Amino acid sequence: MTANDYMQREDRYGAHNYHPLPVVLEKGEGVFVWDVDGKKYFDFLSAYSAVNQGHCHPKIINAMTEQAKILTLTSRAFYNNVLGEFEEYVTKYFGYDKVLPMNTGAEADETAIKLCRKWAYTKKGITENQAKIIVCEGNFHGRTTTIVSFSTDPTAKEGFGPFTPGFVTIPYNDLAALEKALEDPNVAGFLVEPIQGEAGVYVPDEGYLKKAAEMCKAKNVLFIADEVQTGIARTGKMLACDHENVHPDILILGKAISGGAMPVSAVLADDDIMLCIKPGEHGSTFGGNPVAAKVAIAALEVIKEEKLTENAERLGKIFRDEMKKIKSDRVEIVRGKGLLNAVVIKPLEGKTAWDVCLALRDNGLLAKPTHDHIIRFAPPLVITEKQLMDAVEIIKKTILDMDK
Ligand code: IF1
Repeated sequence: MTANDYMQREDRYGAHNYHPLPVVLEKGEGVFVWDVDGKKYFDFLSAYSAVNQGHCHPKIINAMTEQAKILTLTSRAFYNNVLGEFEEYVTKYFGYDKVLPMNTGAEADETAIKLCRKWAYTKKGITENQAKIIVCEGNFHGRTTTIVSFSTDPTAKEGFGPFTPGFVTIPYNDLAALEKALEDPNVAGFLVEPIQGEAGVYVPDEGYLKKAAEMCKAKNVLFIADEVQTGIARTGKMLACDHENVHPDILILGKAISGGAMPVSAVLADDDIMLCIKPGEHGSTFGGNPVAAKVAIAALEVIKEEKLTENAERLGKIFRDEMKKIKSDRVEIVRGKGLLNAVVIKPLEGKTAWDVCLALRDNGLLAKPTHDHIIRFAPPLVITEKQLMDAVEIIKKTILDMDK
């Protein structure tokens, strides 16, 4: 089969809910992926920051295959010998009393929303069904109906109504707007991405997270950090909130908590919040399954053993400096933290960010635009300085060749 055959088969039998870059991958290892014709690429998307530990990390794959031979799934109807090991490991790793294990990021966000509401009624004393959660313009928290109910992106939201009530939208990175929204006594939580990934790696002002968390505390409102994309060392700290020493009341993790091996997500909180959900009130068939538990422990161990947080911090700075050196009118803005970066591409002579990504693909590097003109560059955190500089050369050459 040719690459085209693969693409046509997906087109024939698969839903058309994506518009992938035309490349058909069949192998991944570390920072590299190979297509069906054997061509090698730098992966600068990392499956939207799920593959922070690099493709098919041996330690993670081994943890997965070993457990899969023994016991894959018990459901939560029974105990098993592995879930508690993960629960103890991950709660101590991030400094919380308890964890509620789920599978996808959206499920973890939904869990955090339900937990916040439950806390509002049982602990804060908000009238039943009156709880409100503040969210930000430009948010991305997943694709479920409740989550898209508070999306400000028409593409993600239109045609999926009726929508779930109970959300108040404010501008991102705007403390005055947050202060005003917090005056409502029915507000129970503030759900926020420490850096807005989908919006185009929108980094808030220094001090925004710290001040926002303090304002929430003063009003007995839960500060809920969605670190599904920014967490697990991606921004040069274990959590993006760590850049400002903010300890969220509810922490949402996903993606790289499994190293991209399988869907694993988690919600962490202390007992006074987490124990508001009683037995039988929330759950998931696969949430916290034995394979997920072993995979997540291995994935989190890799982050520390291989010092990926420090690597992301150091190489991210080099990457942004190199991008800013590119002498091209196409490169409008370079922004990011750690190895979560974006370059805003000015459309010139009819060429857009999409065309840049097609040319990058031809030159051996994979990335994908978000919101038309923004290219997100997020390689696996295991990238070496030599590999990063080789990738930088590809990006520079690609953009400068376009200017000719
Ligand atoms: C798609 C975006 C990134 C997330 C944050 C929760 C979730 C995500 C901060 C939900 C998921 C993914 C979903 C994927 C593309 C990708 C994405 F472009 F959609 F927004 F990364 F920026 N919170 N993001 O980024 O986690 O349920 O997917 O496991 O849906 O197209 P999920």
